[in-house]
Amino acid sequence: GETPERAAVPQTGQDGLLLLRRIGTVDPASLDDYRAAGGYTALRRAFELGPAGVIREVLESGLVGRGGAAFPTGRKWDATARQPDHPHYLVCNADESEPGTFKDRVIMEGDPYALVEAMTIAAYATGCAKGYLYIRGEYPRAVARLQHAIATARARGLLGDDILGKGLSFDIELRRGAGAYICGEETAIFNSIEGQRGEPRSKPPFPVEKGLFGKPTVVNNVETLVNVLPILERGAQAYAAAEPKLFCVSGAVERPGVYELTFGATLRELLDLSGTTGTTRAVLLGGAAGAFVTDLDIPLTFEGTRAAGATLGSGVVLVIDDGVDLKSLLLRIAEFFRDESCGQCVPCRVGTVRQEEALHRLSRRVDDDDLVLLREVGQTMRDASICGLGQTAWNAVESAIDRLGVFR
Ligand code: L3W
Ligand code: SF4
Repeated sequence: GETPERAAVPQTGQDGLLLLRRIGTVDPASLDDYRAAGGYTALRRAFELGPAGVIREVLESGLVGRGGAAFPTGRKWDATARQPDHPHYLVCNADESEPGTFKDRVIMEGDPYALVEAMTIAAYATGCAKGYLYIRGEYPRAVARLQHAIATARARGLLGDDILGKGLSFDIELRRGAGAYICGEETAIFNSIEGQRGEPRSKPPFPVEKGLFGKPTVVNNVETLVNVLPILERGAQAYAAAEPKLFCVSGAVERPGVYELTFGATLRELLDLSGTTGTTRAVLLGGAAGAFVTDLDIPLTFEGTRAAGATLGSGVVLVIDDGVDLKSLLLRIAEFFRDESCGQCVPCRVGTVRQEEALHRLSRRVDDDDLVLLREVGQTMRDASICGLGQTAWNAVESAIDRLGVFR
C-alpha cells in the first residue's frame, strides 16, 4: 500500500533548501512553473560544460550514491562514458522499497520535472540515448506525475531528438515494478526490464561495463540524480561546502516526514526538528538493512554512521521509544527478508528462514544455542550471499542483540 499522506509532507529546519526547494511551492504538472522556479538552468549549464565537463563537476562535487551504498557517482559516470561498446543505457532506480524510505516518492510527486532534467543531464554526460525510469509499482501518484512530465517535456522539445536544439537525442521509458523488494537491486532491475525474473546477477562485471541488455549502463537512485542539478547550478565547490541529504524520519516522532539537512548535522539535531514522543530508546538507521544505534550525537554522514557501526543507508531514521516491542519488530524484519529473498542463493534462501525460526523460538524462551545459531547464520548470510539483501539481512537483529540487550 501507499505510505500515509502525512509521511510525504516535507519538513525542514532551514532556509535555502536545494533538493526540496520546489516541493509544495510549484505545480508538479506545470513545466512553466518548473522553468520559472529555476528548472532547466542546469541542463543549459551542462551544454556549456560539455559531457566531460559535467563529469568533472560531478567528480569534484564528491557526490556519492544515495540508494544506500555510497559509491562515487562521478566515477560511475566516467567509467560508463569511456566504454567503447554502444549503446549506453541510463537506469533510474526509483524502486524505493527499503522499509521506512519515502524520500524519492516526495521528489517524484512534488518535483517530477527535476528528475526528468537530471536524467537528461546524466544521459548527456555518459552518452546514453535511452533511459529507463524503473519505479515502484505502489507509487501510482508518482507514476502519473512522471508520465505527464515525460510527455510534456517530449512535446516541448526537452526529450526526444535535438533537445533544446543542441543535437542531443534522449528519451525516457517508464517501467513499473510489480511489488518485489529485490527489484531495487540494480542488476535485478536489468533482468526485470529485459523480461526475465527479477533476480540479481553476480558482480563483477559491474553495470558500467555490462548492464542492461549486456551494454554499459549507468544506474543511479532518484535522490542521487537530482543532486546533479544544484551541483551544476552552483558549481561543485559551492555545492560540496553545504552538501544536502534527505532523511526519512518516522516512528516515535511528532512530525514524521522528509527532512533536508546539510551533511554533518547530528542525529540529535534531526530529532530536535522532528520532535520525539515517549522516551527514545534507540534509532534504526538505514532501514531494515540497517542497524540500531543509541548514541544520538553521531554525525549523520556516511563516515560518521559507519564509525558508529551503523549505516546511513538510504536515509531511514526510525525512532523507537520505550513502548515498542523490540522482539516483535525483529520478527517483522526477519519475516520481511524471508519473504523478499529471491531464493537464488543458498545462504540467503535458507538463512532468512533459519533466522526467522530462531527469533520465533527466542521470543518464547531465551536459549544460548539459538543465540549462537543466529550469529552463525547471520555471519554466513553476510559473507556468502550474492547481493545486498542477504548480506544485510542480519544487521538489525545483530545490533538489537548486541546494543539493546534483546534476549538477555
Ligand atoms: C564500477 C566498481 N561500479 C561498485 C557500483 C555498483 C552499484 C554501486 C554500489 O547496493 C546496498 C545495501 C543497502 N566499478 C564498482 C561499481 N560499483 N563497485 O556502485 O555497489 P555495491 O555493490 O556496493 O552496492 P549495491 O549492491 O548497489 C547494496 C542498499 O543497497 N539498499 C538499497 C536500496 C536502494 C533502492 C533505490 O535506490 N530505489 O531501493 C537496500 O538495502 O543498504 O548496502 O551501482 O554497480 N568497481
Ligand atoms: Fe536472492 Fe538473497 Fe541471493 Fe540476493 S542474497 S540473490 S535476494 S537469494
